[in-house]
Amino acid sequence: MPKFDILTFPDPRLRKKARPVEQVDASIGRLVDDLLETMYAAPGVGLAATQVNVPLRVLVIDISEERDNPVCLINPTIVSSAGAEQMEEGCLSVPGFFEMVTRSERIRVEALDRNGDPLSLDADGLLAVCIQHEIDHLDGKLFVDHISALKRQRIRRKLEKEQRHPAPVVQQRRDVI
Ligand code: GNR
Ligand code: NI
Repeated sequence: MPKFDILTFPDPRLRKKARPVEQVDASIGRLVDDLLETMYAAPGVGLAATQVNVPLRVLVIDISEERDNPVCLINPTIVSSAGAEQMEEGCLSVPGFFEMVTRSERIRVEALDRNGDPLSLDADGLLAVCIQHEIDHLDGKLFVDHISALKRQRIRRKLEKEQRHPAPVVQQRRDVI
């Protein structure tokens, strides 16, 4: 069982700006492992610490078919970007909704890896989209902020209604002898 539950829009905790990691120590290593476990179980192609109510600038991504190529970025910054591309996005924090979002087509990201060593990564396609989507989470932004206010409000209302009337949990009946 993954350690974390994933927050759902419009939870205000998804709107907090995450703070940088000061020291990549063993506790950050454990956080990365727990994020990966939660992402794979969901399943999703990325997860930001913000989504599990940990307000630190840490994200994980795995866009491989085999789910065996985890990427971890700590304190990521996009240092250059080019082009524009539309892709249909979803989000584990906005379950059941998918909308076209326009983002940069190619990006260069600098970050620390899980050992605390600096890394520079050039990305395009789905990887570039995911990195931008996850860094948005660290800044308190969601993909629904990139669509029309009308669509965003419809999504918010539907998710609020679902959260008021959650799908019932089936209870195991226990016969009294
Ligand atoms: O699993 C996910 N799929 C996805 C598809 C298109 C664009 C972005 C994503 S990220 C999402 C997982 C997630 O919510 N990460 O924050
Ligand atoms: Ni997301």
